[in-house]
Amino acid sequence: MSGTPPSGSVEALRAEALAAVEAATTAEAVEALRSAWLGRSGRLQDVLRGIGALPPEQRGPVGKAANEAKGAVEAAIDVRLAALRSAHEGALADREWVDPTMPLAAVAPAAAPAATGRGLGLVHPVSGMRRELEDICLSMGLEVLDGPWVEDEWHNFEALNIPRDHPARDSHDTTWLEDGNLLRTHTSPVQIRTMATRKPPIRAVAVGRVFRHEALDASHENTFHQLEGIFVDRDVHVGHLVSTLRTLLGEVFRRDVEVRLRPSFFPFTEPSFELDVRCLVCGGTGCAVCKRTGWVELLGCGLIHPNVLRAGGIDPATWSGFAFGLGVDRLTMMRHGIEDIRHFAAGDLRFLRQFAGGLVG
Ligand code: FA5
Repeated sequence: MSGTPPSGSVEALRAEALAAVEAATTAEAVEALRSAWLGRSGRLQDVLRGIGALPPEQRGPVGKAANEAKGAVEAAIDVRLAALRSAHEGALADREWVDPTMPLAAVAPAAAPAATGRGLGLVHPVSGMRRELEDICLSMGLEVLDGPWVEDEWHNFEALNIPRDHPARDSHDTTWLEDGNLLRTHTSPVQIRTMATRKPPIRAVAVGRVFRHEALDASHENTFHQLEGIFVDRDVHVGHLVSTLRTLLGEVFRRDVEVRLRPSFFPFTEPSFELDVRCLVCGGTGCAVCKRTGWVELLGCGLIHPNVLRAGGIDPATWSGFAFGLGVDRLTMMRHGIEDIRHFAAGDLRFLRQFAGGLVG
């Protein structure tokens, strides 16, 4: 091929290509240069294709120079593209930057005074209850902790004195994951995680989502929330448990509500109790929420079983404790007189707007 240049001219081509890449101001223009210089019929590719037509002594140097030029142009294209992308993203970030701490009135003056909730986010009633519970617990001097939704069998069951084949597992219709883990069926695994990472005395709570694959009705969801309480100290007894629950529920309801404590069974507490509240949806006369009994089960509780303390690395000869697990959705229902737990996840804005008191902002 007669047009094939000697290696000196390849250097000139290389310089021309590099200058063009450097001058390109958009990613599209750079891509066009890639095809014009390096593509199948690109100018540097042409040089390589024409090497066979050169005098033998020129083939080596021209081939070498052309390959080096290709490599250099390719590298320059990558560098230029990265620089253009980063400049583009920087400009985008500058343009779309949001200050989440800016007062609402400054962002949307028209919407600010509106208690309608239009154009604004609403706090979900269960989230509002959760925040309130956390505030109350902090004011009671308790640490507020968290735990993972995806748990292993040991934390969710075995460490809580619920071995495989224990009948108590039946009441926790469990969602198992392919890797052998599970979606936690209660917040009690946080007890074990807390004991394993802290030394007594421990006074802590953890609120969060739990999952049970069970039949739904007015007071049963398959995704709901619990508040776990865990206290470990010397000489803890049922009186400590009762007075803590009394203080907590007194702060939540701020009025006289009738509660009752029933003996119950949990493998991880001994003795165990359940606490019911007089149904605040029907006032105790009987409805779907209380299943016509006039009472709604709000929480399970008891003194922590010695096996559980041991599993958490705590010596039951020195330390004792109590724990409770409270249904946050049911508490929210009692608080607002909500007659069906399924409203919470139904996503009906007409229902949610009734709680517009909890506006975000
Ligand atoms: C437990 O989950 C125990 N881990 C509680 C516990 C903790 C006992 C620490 C002792 C010591 P239970 O399955 O009963 O227990 O659930 C506790 C509370 O969660 C119930 O009282 C109820 O308020 C709520 N709850 C249970 N199942 C559902 C459901 N399907 N939908 C909504 N709330 C529920």
